[in-house]
Amino acid sequence: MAEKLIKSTLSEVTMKGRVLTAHGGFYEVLTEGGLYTCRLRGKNKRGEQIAVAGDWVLIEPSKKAEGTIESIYPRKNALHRPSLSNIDQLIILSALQDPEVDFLLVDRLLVIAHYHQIRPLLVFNKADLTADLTAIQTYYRDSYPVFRISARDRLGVEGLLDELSGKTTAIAGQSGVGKSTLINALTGSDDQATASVSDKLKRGRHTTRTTRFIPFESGFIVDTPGFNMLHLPKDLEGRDLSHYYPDFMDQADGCQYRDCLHINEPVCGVKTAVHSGILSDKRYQNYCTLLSELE
Ligand SMILES: Nc1nc2c(ncn2[C@@H]2O[C@H](COP(=O)(O)OP(=O)(O)O)[C@@H](O)[C@H]2O)c(=O)[nH]1
Ligand SMILES: [Mg+2]
Ligand SMILES: [Zn+2]
Repeated sequence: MAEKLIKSTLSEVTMKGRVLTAHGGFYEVLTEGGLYTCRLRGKNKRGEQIAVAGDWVLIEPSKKAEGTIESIYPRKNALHRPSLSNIDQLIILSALQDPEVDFLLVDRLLVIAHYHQIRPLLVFNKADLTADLTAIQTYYRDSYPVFRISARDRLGVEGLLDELSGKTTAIAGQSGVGKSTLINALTGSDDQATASVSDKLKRGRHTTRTTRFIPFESGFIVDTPGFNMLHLPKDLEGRDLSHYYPDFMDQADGCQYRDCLHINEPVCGVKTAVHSGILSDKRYQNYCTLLSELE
């Protein structure tokens, strides 16, 4: 009787938590009571919503550090491949040098961020190698605030910290720009896979990991391997692409048509701005490339 009573009381104890990682049907959920390894209630039932890393969930603890996810809170946003949810900000990390800035990738990430109502932060690493920002200024003009850091030497990292407090921030960028080094510099941990090529060879395949939310400054940093080969959102229509280019939108008053693609239309404020040098020709060419993916 007493046992039954205790059990039924326990089962009414649910806790709110956040899924830090999701892997093979197991979910690491951080709650105020600590970390719980959970399974989904009614797993694999048809039509059942699957939890992803980043979800806020209600769990029912079963025993010490184990429990069941009872429900998933509505998501602010959700990305696929990689699967993650409830992202406030995206650090789009590039290197000022080594490797060269991949502007097409940065623009792709900017569109994805804007589309999902994620605030983009353009961060340029390896400032110890060069102080030359000309290429970036030529490309983006003043459309986006730009952060310049050296993750290795922890230069400029303090300035970024202010932006991250209380927010969930994912980090994306091509391989080699310093994502793992930056996460180490921010969180002070050393367990990220910062790898020189020789390290990677020594370690074999062990650098492939899953998406991980790291509690940080009353917010979260999201370590997401593979956040660099993304497709544009499935529901994005070509005629809406330029809506995710704030610098293009500033010129769209000069377009004759409201749904101007800025390609073949004879009267186009964006094309005029490209010809007169107000907008970067290279950014415009990359826009055309992304647009062709949507057609
Ligand atoms: N010079 C310089 N090298 C850096 C800096 N940050 C990272 N690196 C180096 O760049 C390489 C790639 O860094 P890593 O963090 O593994 O990049 P990831 O592939 O984006 O995770 C490593 O050899 C790092 O030591 C930096 O601020 N300056
Ligand atoms: Mg890395
Ligand atoms: Zn136009």
